[in-house]
Amino acid sequence: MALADAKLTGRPGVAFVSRGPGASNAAIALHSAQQDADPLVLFVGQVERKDRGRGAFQEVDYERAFAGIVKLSLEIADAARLPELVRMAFAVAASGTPGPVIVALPEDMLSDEVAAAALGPGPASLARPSAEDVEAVARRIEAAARPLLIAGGGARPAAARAALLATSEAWGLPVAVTNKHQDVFPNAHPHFAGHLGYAAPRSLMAVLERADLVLAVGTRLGDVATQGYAFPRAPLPDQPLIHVHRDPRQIGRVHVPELGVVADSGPFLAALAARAPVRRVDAGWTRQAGEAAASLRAYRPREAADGVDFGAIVLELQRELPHDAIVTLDSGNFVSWVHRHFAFVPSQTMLGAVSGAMGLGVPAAVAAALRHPGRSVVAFVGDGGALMTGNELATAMRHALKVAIFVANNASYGTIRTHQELSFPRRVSATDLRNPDFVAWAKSFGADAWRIERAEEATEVVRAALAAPGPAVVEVRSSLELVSANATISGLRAR
Ligand SMILES: Cc1ncc(C[n+]2csc(CCOP(=O)(O)OP(=O)(O)O)c2C)c(N)n1
Repeated sequence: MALADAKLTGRPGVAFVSRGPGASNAAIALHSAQQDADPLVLFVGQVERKDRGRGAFQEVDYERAFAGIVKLSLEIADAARLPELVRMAFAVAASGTPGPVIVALPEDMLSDEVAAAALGPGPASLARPSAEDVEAVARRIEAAARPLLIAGGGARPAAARAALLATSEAWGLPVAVTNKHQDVFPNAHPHFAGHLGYAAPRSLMAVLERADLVLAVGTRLGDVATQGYAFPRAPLPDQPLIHVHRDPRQIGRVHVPELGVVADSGPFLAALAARAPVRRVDAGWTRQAGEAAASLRAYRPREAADGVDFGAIVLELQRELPHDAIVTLDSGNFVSWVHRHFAFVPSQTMLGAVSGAMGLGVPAAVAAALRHPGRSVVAFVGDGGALMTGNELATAMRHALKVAIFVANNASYGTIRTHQELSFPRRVSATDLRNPDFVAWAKSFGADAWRIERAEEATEVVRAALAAPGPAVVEVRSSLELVSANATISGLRAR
């Protein structure tokens, strides 16, 4: 929830957990904050100062345990330094590449009395590009035959989304978006060049790889977005790369750029949009890139004997959801339909873990409904993910939150099953799930609940769930044969 709140606000998410087990439980969120570049401050209990190092009850040396994950781990041994160190934690979490910070609070320190007053947060500052930087970028775009803009999480703030669209329209630039940032650019726009998620389809990559200039803005160009560091290739890209990032440490770290610009995405894109192009991007190239992405959006419902094509439910929601909806995603194959067939507009928000961690979907929906009570909040979660953190439905009940949770129940860890079918075809094991009755499960919390067993039921049930006054759960008996938007089990076996 704290991670989702950071994604929603751009400000540090805050969570308090108890010592060892609480911190271990928060580990996935810490790791996701690092992988997703989201600011997160985790306050953790610690044993009494006199017992430190004895291996006391639930004692963990957080600095060592989370050394490779967090940006900073503090232990506040002196209560008089609380204001200074808490302020430092927030500043470090939000600066440069945002990420996780741990603040450990020894139990006995918490009852010390001190006169120190809290320090407020410092002013937020944005890195602005110089006029020379913008001119240099503009000239390179003008000189290129097939430039492509790749936008990442840096484009999430509303002003940056607006500037991204303005840049694309002013220049005629095609825009692809990195993993889980599908909402930063209108997906039905003719300039939309696709979502660079897990294994983006070859038909899309074949076109994008023809780019002769890549302008990467607000992204670290990570493993998933670059399709395994292949596009742009690391360390030396096949085409010139301009890398724009607020954190100078990210520029040139993995990829060798031809030009690096230290700037926040919003100010950079606003400046680029305002620089009138001497020559707009070739419309034929932008159309080609846009058509490669658009052809993936077309949805052809498939029939299967063992359940519903989850794509039918995703499309139904796309039709029904308002322009300010918040869609949260757990991780699993079911998201493939959202990425391929749901056309986001930038006034909508998509929240998902770049890290690929399961467990975000339902908590993120709770966080979103708390932060934006007036907006429609929908969660997509697999049966696997629902059994990991779906019990946060209890929190949704406690706060009477209007969230609609769609459980894609294919009775399998479908993603893992896909890999088994591909790599170990006759050795499928341990991926079948024996699930509860999700409708009875949801009702036991006090939520409204429905089950969809045939695609024809989708319209009515989706409308009812979205109209429910409080938490609503829809179990979709989804087909395992139709294991993702891009594959079938029998197709994988026939390879
Ligand atoms: C916390 C966590 N544990 C394990 C994994 C590995 N993993 C990725 S997807 C997946 C299965 C997802 O199953 P489900 O939620 O049922 O969705 P499906 O793939 O069937 O659509 C697993 C185990 C992970 N990403 N995160």
